[in-house]
Amino acid sequence: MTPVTRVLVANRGEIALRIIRACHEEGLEAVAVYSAADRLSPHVRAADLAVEIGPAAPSESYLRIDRLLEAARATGAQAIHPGYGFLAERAAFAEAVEQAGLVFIGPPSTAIRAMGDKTEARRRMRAAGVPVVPGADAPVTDLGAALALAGEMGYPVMVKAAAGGGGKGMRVVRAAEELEGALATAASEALKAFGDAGVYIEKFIERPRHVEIQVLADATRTVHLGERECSVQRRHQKVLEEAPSVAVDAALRERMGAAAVAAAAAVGYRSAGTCEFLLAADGSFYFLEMNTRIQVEHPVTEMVYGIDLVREQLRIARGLPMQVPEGPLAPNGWAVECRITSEDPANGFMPSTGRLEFLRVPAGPGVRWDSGFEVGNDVTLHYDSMVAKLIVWGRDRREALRRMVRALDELVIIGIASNQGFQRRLVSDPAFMAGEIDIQFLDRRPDLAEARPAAELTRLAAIAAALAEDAARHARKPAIAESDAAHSAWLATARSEGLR
Ligand code: MV4
Repeated sequence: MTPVTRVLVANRGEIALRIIRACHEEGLEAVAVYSAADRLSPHVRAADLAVEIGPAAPSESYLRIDRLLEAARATGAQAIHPGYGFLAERAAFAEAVEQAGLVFIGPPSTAIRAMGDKTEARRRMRAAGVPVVPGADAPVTDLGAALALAGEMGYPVMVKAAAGGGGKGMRVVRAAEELEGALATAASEALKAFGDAGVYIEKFIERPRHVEIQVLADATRTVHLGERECSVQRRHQKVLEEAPSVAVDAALRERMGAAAVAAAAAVGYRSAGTCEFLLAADGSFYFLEMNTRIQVEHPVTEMVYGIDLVREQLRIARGLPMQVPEGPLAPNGWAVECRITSEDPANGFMPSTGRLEFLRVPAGPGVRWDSGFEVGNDVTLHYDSMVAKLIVWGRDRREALRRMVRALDELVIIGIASNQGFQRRLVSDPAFMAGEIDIQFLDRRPDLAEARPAAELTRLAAIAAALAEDAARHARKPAIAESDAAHSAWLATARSEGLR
């Protein structure tokens, strides 16, 4: 294997920047790729080299395997990190990277493929002793057999797409007479979404939590790094995540962790991956699927385990052992992540667009801000609506939540609508603070989407104060010595030249 010294980052936004930072800390060079719309994005400037790969539309840039491989060849990168989304879980991409003689920074394509087929994954997990939701291991072929199976399990049951994930082609069935119709609508939705009409039946778990386990595997070891609580979601989009979970004690953590390690081992997993589970109110848990990529919410695990997951991915891909202590690991304190999106809660969470005119980023003890945007950037509809991840750490959940309130109060975003106020109401909500959450929490709380007039006045006052502060700063004479000023002029020139 040729040694890896330069990594191409096949992604954009905050995760591209996150990966570039990890490369630099590992002593590796990073190559950014960017669409025409992302020319001025922070990830482009943070990289050592950058290659334009096409127009804004992902299908013509970030999803173009040929252009990514050509960019790697042209820049001499020996490895490719896919980030999340885009091509991250396409087995064909991992294969193409391997075929081109490059290192794919992620799991083997065989592990991606095995976990991508939901009924195959169920069969393999069951064989490995991982608890799966009671149900069928193969797609439904006739109504009679489906009725018999559902009757045996007892209603409610759930009809799911075999090729599925993400909630498409899913139906809850509460009585036998609804089953035929549900099978038909789920199959047609599945065909439309995945090009495969196969559906199967599972026992429906009422009001579960969504708890996932982080795993990390190198050539000799597979370990788990505890759970993330991801129940606070809206239409299958996570809104806030935390580690650990109020619903998981050390004993349950070890049982769920052992199940996740067994799941990873069963498919020959390497690199960072995540096993998703449903955790029922009675403490029983069921494997749902494995995400064979680094996830958006990975920072909360990093903060409570003191491990840099992306640096570990880089080490593992280079054939080095992971730097994770041997022996039992335990979470230290509590971490919470709020996804700051350009969605407007007052307008049905419609994505807003515009130029980021002003940004005051929260800082101070225990605060981390992962974003791919800076002032002057445009928030468009070409990509997803996540503008930043605000992550905080505290010694316990109470401290972490109070710190999140403080950090959200520091945050000022001008130019686009955002869910900042919604997150502020969520983290100070008594039911949320008491940990009374499950996957339907936000469905029960439409009130959280409504701005509160008094709080809104405070927010407007904060914005006015921030603008006044900024204006005052600009009015002051720059306190820069002549030599420094010359230096910064060179820097400015270098930057603008570099962006041609
Ligand atoms: C379930 C379930 C209840 N019972 N399966 C949704 C996405 C897909 N990956 C699995 N999903 C679910 N499967 C059974 N047997 C409830 C969900 C579900 C869900 C799961 C995780 C996070 C959010 C969710 C929102 C709605 C439904």
